[in-house]
Amino acid sequence: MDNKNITVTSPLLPDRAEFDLMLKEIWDSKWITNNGQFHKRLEAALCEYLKVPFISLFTNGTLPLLTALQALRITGEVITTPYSFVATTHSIWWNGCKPVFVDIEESTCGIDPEKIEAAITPHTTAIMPVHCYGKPVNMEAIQAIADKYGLKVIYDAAHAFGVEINGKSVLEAGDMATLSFHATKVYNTLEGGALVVHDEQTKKRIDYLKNFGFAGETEVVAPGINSKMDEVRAAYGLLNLKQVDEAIEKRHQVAIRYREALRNVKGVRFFDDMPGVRHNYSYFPIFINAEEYGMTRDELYFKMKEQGVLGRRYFYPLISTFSTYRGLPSAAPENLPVATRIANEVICLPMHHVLSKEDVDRILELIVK
Ligand code: T4K
Repeated sequence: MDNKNITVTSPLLPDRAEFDLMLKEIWDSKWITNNGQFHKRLEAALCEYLKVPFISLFTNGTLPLLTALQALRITGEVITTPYSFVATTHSIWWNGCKPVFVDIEESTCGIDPEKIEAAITPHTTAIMPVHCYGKPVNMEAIQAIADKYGLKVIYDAAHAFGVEINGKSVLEAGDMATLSFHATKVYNTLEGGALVVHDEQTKKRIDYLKNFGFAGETEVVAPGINSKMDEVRAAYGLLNLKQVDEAIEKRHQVAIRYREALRNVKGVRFFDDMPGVRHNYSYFPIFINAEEYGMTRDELYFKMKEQGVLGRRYFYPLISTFSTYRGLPSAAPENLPVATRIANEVICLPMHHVLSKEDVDRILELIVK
């Protein structure tokens, strides 16, 4: 048996020969960044693929979060989830706002809409939910609360590339939505990200903010940052877009095999597809009930690791337990019972487009008893 490590993910890589041709074009043009031809083409191609009207490319998936908050002039308190990658909360902190953690629901691992209202104070200005693992949160319920209290909604949709409900992109919900195109994501541009907005005027403002605030050659309209995507990554992104559907389908097949094998394993829970949702299979989390399974999550995690199966405990520890945030009243574990439990139950199994049948067998052998 091949005992090479099986990693949680593996990047989607474009064809080298095609990429080389594009690199030649970039070299010949001598235009390597600042809204070049490939950048423009990728924005247009992504709008079409993602079914959204306006998109601004970024250099990673963290800076669009920062810029969204800045563009919407968010101040005071922002309600968010503790069950995410730390960048979500950091973006709030970097904007000088106070994150307020609200517990998650077990059915999506996203923020629990029923618990949001109790966290609203006169200082609350926005909600930042996450479509964790690409599983859509209840956007209608969240929008109803936002409308009632006059709050903005910024979706961290880093995991939700291409996710749709009844043919409509989840990226259309709320005031803005962000994406990550990091190497570990379903769709990558090496590093990269994007901000989805609803109108041309807002896109213009975002494009200023990601370019130091420059509006033209001599005018700076706001203290913007530099978070532009360069031409090499935009070209790479164009190529990856051509093969992302095939990659998602391969992931889907892996999910089917995992579900078949795990369906009757006592103490192992996982997500099924949601009706009407086009999923992207970006992650395959399983949740271990130690009592029923007869082994704790960490016992299984380290057993897998010893055998070279490198699942990951996304998202353990909770963001609310990190030193920057743990002193906040909303970070108390009693306030976050579901998130606290789930963070101790989760293992994301390897999930990517180059997992072989033998790889999946090897992974399942360690879990199915
Ligand atoms: N919001 C959410 C909800 C997010 O999940 C993230 C990022 C963001 C915002 C911010 O987006 P970015 O600014 O990152 O675009 C990874 C990623 O670095 C991070 O992008 C991601 N979320 C987070 C969930 O996971 P690590 O530290 O776990 O990655 P790492 O380097 O341990 O890689 C995991 C595995 O992937 C490796 O064991 C092997 C494989 N891999 C990784 C890389 C980088 C490869 O095969 N090739 C590679 O080049 O954070």
